[in-house]
This record gives sequence, structure tokens and C-alpha cells, in this order.
Amino acid sequence: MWELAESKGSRLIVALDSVPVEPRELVEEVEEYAVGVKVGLPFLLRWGPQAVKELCETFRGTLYLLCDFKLADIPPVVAEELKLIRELGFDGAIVHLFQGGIESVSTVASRPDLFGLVAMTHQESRLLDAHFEELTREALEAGLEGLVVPATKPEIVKAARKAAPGATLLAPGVGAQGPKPGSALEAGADFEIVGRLIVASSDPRSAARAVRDSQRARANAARVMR
Ligand code: 3DU
Repeated sequence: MWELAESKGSRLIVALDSVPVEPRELVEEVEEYAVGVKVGLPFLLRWGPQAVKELCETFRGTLYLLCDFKLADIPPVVAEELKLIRELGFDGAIVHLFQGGIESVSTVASRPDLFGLVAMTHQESRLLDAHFEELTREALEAGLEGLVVPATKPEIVKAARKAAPGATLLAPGVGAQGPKPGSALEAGADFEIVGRLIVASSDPRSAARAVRDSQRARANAARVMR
């Protein structure tokens, strides 16, 4: 992920949920400007696992392939899910932490990179957000590669950066949910996840380029890109 970020000069991950057109065409449009794509459950349910596998095969090495099924089951089931996610060709996966047991899941052999949700973007995620510090600690103790932090709540992004200086912070919520591209990077995130602003645009390529350019401009001005 970091190598792609370096070579493309981008901190953009495009979220593929409700993809209105043939996914491959859309991904080709944004490939130049994005470090990776994040595949959500709406994508899987609409296009099926074979399409997900083909997407991973097509873009392996040129995009970081992140699976976002927000896994939250008992540890043996999450371990099995991660094995199958790996077999589909993903590099990383997003997991919930509130259910407990992430430590045993993280020791599973040849698992994808793991990113733990420590707070969410919507206002109603009060219960989860209230436990942000404990969830962050659990994620760090389990040796997860990174955390998912809400771009809509910059104070949480800042706190996560402070608590987890070495973790890779992914921030969804940029664009359709309000925050401007680059704002989560300013707050301390490493990557911004952008869905509808790009995917629902009539010109996804230009939308992705615009996000990448704003990220560069804002991060350079604030000198925050690691
Ligand atoms: O709002 P957008 O269309 O840019 O999509 C945001 C994506 O990030 C979407 O895939 C959603 O599942 C994910 N996400 C959040 O929006 C908020 C979170 O706290 C965690 C993940």
C-alpha cells in the first residue's frame, strides 16, 4: 500500500459499493489516481464472488485490494472468513473490534493485512465511538496493520494518530459525507476512502484526479503527508 502511495503520489482509496456500471471499466478509469479500491458488501451481493475474484486478479499489484465486509463474528468464523478473503485475492480486510477476540484472529497464518474499526462516521455511532480508546488499544496489542477512523470526526482522527503513531490510518467519509478531500490527511490520517463522490460521478476519472490533486495541495500546505 505504501509503495503504491509513493509511486502514484496519491492517498486515495476508492470505495466500490453500489457500482452503477461494469466494475472493471470503472476501476480502469480511476486506476491511475488511486492507491487502492475497497470492495463492500453491496458490491459482492450484486456482482458475486467470481466478479470480485476477477477484479482482484486484474488489478493485483497495481491497486491495493481492500475487503470491507466489516467482519464481527466469533474468532474461528472470522478466521475462516479471512482465509476465504485471502483466496479471493485481497491484500487487506476491515474488521470490527467490539466483539472481542481480535488477538486470536490476528495470529491466523497467511491472513490479509487487518484494519480495525475504532469509531465510525455517522452521528449515531455513539456506543462505538465511546470505546474508541479501548478499541485502539486492542488493535495495537493484537498487532493490526491499521485502524479505520472517521473523516467526519477530525478530533478522533487526531487522537488515533497520537495513540497509534506507527499504524496506517484509513479515513472513510470524505466527499459525500461532507469532509473535503485532504482534510482527513491534515488531521493525521494516511489514506482517504472516497466512494460516491467518484463512483456516482458522470466522470469518475476526473473526480478521482481532482481528489488526488486536492489531497496533494492540502497535505503539502500542511506538510502532513508521512
Ligand atoms: O460515503 P462514501 O460513498 O464516500 O462511502 C464511504 C465508504 O466508507 C463506504 O464504503 C462505507 O461502507 C465506508 N465506511 C464509512 O462510510 C464509515 C465508516 O465509519 C466506515 C466505513
